[in-house]
Amino acid sequence: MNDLVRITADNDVAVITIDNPPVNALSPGVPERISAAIDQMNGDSAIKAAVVIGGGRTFVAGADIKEFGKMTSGASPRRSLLPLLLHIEDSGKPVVMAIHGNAFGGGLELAMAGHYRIASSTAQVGQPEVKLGIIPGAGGTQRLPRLVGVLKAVEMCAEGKPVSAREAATLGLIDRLIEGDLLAGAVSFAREIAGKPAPKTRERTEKLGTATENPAIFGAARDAAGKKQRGMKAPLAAIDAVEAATRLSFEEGCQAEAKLFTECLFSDQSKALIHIFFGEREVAKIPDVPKETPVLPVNRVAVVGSGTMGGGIAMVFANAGIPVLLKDVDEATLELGIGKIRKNYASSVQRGRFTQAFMDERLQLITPVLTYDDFSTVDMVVEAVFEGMELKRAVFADLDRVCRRGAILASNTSTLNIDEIAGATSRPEAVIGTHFFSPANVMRLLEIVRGKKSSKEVIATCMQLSKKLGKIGVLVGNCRGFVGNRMFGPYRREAQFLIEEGADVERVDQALVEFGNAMGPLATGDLAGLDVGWRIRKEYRHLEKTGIRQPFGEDRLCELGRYGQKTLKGWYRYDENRRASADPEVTTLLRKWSADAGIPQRQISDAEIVDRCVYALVNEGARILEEGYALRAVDIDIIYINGYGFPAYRGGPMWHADTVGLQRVYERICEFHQQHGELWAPAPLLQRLAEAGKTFAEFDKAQVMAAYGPNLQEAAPATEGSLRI
Ligand code: 3H9
Repeated sequence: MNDLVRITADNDVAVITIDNPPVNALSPGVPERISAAIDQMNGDSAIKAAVVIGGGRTFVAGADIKEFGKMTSGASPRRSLLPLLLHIEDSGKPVVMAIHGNAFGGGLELAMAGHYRIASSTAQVGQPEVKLGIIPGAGGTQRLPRLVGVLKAVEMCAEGKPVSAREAATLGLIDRLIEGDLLAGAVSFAREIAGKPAPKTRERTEKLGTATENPAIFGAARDAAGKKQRGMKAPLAAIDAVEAATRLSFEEGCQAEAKLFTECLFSDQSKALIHIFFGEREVAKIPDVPKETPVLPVNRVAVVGSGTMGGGIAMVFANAGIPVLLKDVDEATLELGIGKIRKNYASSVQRGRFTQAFMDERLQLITPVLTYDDFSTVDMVVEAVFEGMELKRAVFADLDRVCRRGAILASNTSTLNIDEIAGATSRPEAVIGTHFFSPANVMRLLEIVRGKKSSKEVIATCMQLSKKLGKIGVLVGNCRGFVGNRMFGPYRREAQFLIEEGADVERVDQALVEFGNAMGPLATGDLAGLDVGWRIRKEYRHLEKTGIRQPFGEDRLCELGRYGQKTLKGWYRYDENRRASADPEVTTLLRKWSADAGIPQRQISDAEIVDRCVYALVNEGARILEEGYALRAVDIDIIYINGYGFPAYRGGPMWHADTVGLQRVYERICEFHQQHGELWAPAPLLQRLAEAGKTFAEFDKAQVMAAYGPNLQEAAPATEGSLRI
């Protein structure tokens, strides 16, 4: 037996250790070796019981997710864990599962096949498969309700959220919590139960509910899935599978589960979500900033500007336990900013997200200041003042004067040139963009903008910091709007063009919401404030090419004082609770403006709305990729899912285009080019990939190969004209 699974003996107890770093996934070879170890201990008369434990930092994080792609492409045979789990459950001697770290997916299914489960009090257990677009496929939907009851099993399988070992113990999923040495506790527990009848999870039925109680549980779960996981198939399949546990025998239930599992596994949604799972980890890898790059300490920070963004950013640091100085120019503004922070925390306490004690502790970490006096003590500053180059440069010149050498000077700019900002300091290597998304304390995305001179240590520190802050950091290059907002421009432009051509405001938003987006582009504009873009456009008007069609709706609405939700009027009108309704006045105005501009009106289908808006993202994304402002197509996908409400189950705009087929996307873009002119010129990279029958995913693979070499080990410097970041 090789090292994937080791068997040793602690006197009369066998210890079976799963050792498949980093997370003990059940990769090929692991189940077979666990099975052999069970046989070995059953065949040894000196052994009374077995403990199964994970080596390293965790129990078992589930099936090996990399295998799923191989199975669906036919490169690898379908493997089932069910026989192993039955083998464990039918073992003549009791098996105790000892859990630390995580028992997720197939890991929890493995644990439930044991006769007992004990866990470190810090462990977590869960069936997160729905997050990968699949459902538990090794009896999880059948054994879990038998241990925790139908209500909790439906919740865990359909929502995929982990539960703590403490909660699992109260649910009956964990038999004992261990505070100290888990293995010692497990071995002594195994001795306690050795020789006694060993309970088999699959034979238990007492928690499976009744025909009177269960339908309401499944009905409520389906309603909740329809709202909270709109558009996703796996949660509904998970509910069906748990329902099967309440209606069928264990064996038939497992067959029903297997059928649903396979349907999900082969779906586009699962492929997209697995792409995102690996993508979220891939974005942390930067070719010329290897993981050994030294990072700087960030133990104390300052935020300049206490507005919506600055206040939110201060909360992000405080939530991670990092003390923050929050600076503004006068008492009244600062008081307003702190008031908003208090209100935000209070509403989280009210909704049960935080305790009052947590809120008090976090507020203690935020110190309002009016001067730079204490800035010499901080390791990093995030500037979040109004979006204007002169103001930002003035702030950075101040920071250069007051901050110690070695401190990171970051700007939260969403549009401005980070090199120009860095030019106001004597240390451009310390300057970087940290573009948080609004509301900063909620949105997961952090675009980290690499300036020409940003040092590798500063980049590595910000990437690592993003994890600590609970964000997903994506490194982007310094172009106008960076990656996310640069793509959002054409997307919103198309939404407006569609309205000018005859579509209704609500129809455009609705079509994109039905596509899966969290919000439509026009409602998003109202939420963010239409005046923000209007002011930026006014600043940049001199850069616009003449003779190219520009949308007029938003600017004209702003000229009428319709700034969106903040003025209760924008694309929609709002009541005092900011509930939106269609505004006939807007329709009348738009029709008149379109007539004045001589734009012919027509019926526009939902399919065209989606193609125009989503392919505008894809086309711009392809340009960004080719210009080297994003490292990989998957980086763009991660940005769009975490910062712009793009549906994760479509894998992001670039993956979505791959799924549709780049040839088809390219042809459609060519049609738009013919109909609507220069703005739709196809991106050369898209054209090349489409003509070669390739995908963005293949482009990514080639990029990675070029950057690291075939062994993905040695980081090579970016070549001229390829990676710009
Ligand atoms: C399943 O079990 C289906 C069953 O019903 C059976 C059906 C037959 N496989 O996240 P990290 C890699 S479905 C392969 O950075 P952390 C990951 O890519 C599965 N690889 O660490 C990364 O690689 P790299 C259900 C995996 O400490 C490295 O491990 N289970 C797997 O922040 C470290 O990961 C899940 O959905 C895997 N299962 O978080 C759990 N898991 O270094 C998925 C991780 O090359 N995993 N890797 O980039 C997780 O949630 C987190 O990884 C975990 C650790 C919390 C465990």
